Amino acid sequence: MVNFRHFRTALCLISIVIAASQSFYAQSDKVDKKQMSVRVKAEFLHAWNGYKKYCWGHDDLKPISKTCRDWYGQTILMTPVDSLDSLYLLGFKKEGDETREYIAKNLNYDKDISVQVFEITIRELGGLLSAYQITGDKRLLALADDLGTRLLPAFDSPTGMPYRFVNLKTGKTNDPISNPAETGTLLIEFGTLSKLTGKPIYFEKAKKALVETYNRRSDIGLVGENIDVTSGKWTNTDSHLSGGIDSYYEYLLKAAILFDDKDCRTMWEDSIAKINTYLADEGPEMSKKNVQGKPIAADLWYGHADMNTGNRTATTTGALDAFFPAVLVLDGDLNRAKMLQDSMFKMWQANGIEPEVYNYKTGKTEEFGYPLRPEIVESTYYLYQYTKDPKYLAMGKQMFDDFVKYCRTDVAYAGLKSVKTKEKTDYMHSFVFAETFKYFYLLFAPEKTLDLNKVVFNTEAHPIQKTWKN
Ligand code: DMJ
Repeated sequence: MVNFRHFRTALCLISIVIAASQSFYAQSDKVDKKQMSVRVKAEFLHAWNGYKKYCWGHDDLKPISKTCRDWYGQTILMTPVDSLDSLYLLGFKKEGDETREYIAKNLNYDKDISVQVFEITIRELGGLLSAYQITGDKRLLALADDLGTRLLPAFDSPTGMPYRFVNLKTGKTNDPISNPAETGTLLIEFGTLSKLTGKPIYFEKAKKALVETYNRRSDIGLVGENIDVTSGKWTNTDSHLSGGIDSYYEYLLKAAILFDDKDCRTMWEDSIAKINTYLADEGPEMSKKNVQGKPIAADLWYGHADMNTGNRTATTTGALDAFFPAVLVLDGDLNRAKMLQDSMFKMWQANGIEPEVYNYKTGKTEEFGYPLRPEIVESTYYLYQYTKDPKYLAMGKQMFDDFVKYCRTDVAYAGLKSVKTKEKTDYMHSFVFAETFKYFYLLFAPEKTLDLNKVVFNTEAHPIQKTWKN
């Protein structure tokens, strides 16, 4: 017999959820893009001035103690290099010119330090190349060429996949236990360096590293979380779209687009089919049906599975995974992109800001930190560009309001130790300038600011223009 009391309660809950989402999206029409872009610029400047006041010339600002961090004990100007193209894109030309001058005169890679190849490539090599394309300043290209040469010994492993660390002065490498993100997120930067310098070696080394990673996929076509670059054997077979794998997939597709590379296109097509087969998952809302037997809401997520069996290993996602709607948009799969973005926004709303790890089946947050990550903003920007649906402006505004409310400090922006308590950490990553503010700005900025069809963003949001013929 039907239990009418439960039925009534369920109907009531459904209407509350629908009403809440309708009232949220009803605000869509009210987002004033001009006003929002002015707000984003003002907050960028607030953080930039804090960095300049307390840490100019150092890698990063610690915004609570107002002290500085140099990643390797001596500066490689992480924040200035990572921020340079944003300064120009957001219209801070004077600041951009001053920073560029400082970089050209002071950045020196001839240092006896062992650096993380992936991070230095996406932040510094990507930043220098993008800023070179914007300004035409050849000193930036020379610095990129010098850095690229110093990073090349990293690829001298038996498989061609790079060691994680290389010494910029001696070329000595270390740490062979890597992951697909670190072995496969290099081709946009190294490939562009080849195209701009006429030296094919950069493209060849980075492409081989990407192909060698793909070649070690399992029989069902997935990659794992850790791989030994000396033996080529997987040391962790967990497969997912999160940290350690994420941008490997992003670069298969983006390198196919930027370089018209057929191998990358084939590897991407194969990979996305396997991702949608084994990693895609439904959340609880999909299994709840309305009176007509239809799912209450589309509820798409991507979880974890074992790379060999395809068996589900975890139903967790997180802030890093939120890059994937943007990739789906680029691939033309707007349907999945929209559904996944709605899911990711629910993850944001669960705590009023986005956690590092969230279990989409239980609705519980599993890792509470928020280091000011950009990925969900990036996906909002892509979706707005491709759909022009004002709902994404409303989403972006909500995120920006929360970001300012919880992460602003008197001198800059600080990550959160916990999205639950909103307690802050004493750190502001350079990607806040390179990515988070940039994607917020581009979401609301005038259309002419940047044509998404004419650039490919590296994974650190440095726009690369295809200025060469294949
Ligand atoms: C950035 O350095 C890049 O976006 C990278 O691909 C992933 N992590 C951070 C931002 O969260």
